[in-house]
Amino acid sequence: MKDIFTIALSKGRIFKETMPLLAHAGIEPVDDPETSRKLILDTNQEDVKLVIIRATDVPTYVQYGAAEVGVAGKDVLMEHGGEGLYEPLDLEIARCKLMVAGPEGVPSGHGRLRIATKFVNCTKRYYAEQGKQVEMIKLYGSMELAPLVGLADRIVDVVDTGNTLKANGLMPLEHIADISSRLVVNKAAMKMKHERIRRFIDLMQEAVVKNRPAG
Ligand code: PRT
Ligand code: MG
Repeated sequence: MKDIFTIALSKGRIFKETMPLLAHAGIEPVDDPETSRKLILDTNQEDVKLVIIRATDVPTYVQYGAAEVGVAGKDVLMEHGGEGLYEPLDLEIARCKLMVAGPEGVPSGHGRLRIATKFVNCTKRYYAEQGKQVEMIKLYGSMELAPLVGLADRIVDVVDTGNTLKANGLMPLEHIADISSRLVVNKAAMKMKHERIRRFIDLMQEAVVKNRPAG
């Protein structure tokens, strides 16, 4: 049986921004994930497959060796914890910032701040480092809604242009981390398929440099 090399990534911005990098490594998908219903995409290389999954599931697939490598946002990796993964390369794509956001002014009422977020682990760590006790409300999306309906005082979310916050009467308040997407590698695969993966990382590294805006 041929040794299959599987790359895990999500649709949308990560897929779009990873494609030019993969192309530099000589890998091009045969189908477009935005129009195809296939979850495993063939590429121009017979032994290279792409699996298209939710962004938050990428570290899990790679951790368990269901994919040798993957592309995931640093936000997702910080939340996952990185167990079973190497993170050898910053791909410098899908950049954003992990931030605390909320309405202008100090929240009224007493007691602990209520924070709505899908980044529960990151948020706990952030406030623990500040010695602040907060109450956490786990959400899976549309965090911006929470302060508008009185569910939370603040949110923790990734912010790019800030337009979504603004459109909902919120503003960025505290910067937690700069985020970009990373190449992750299954730890066992890194040992067993060292040559193959090393070559792939080197090509991706070249692609990152080539992809940098001039100046
Ligand atoms: O969408 P889904 O629930 O499936 O998962 P996801 O939101 O985690 O995936 P996806 O594809 O939207 O994001 C993948 C990765 O892209 C994230 O893990 C981040 O590392 C990175 N990234 C970069 C972003 C953004 N920029 C970003 N702007 N992820 C999400 N957003 C959201 C932001 O929270 C806001 O709701 O996009 C909206 C627009 O942002 P503004 O600030 O430009 O208005
Ligand atoms: Mg999204």
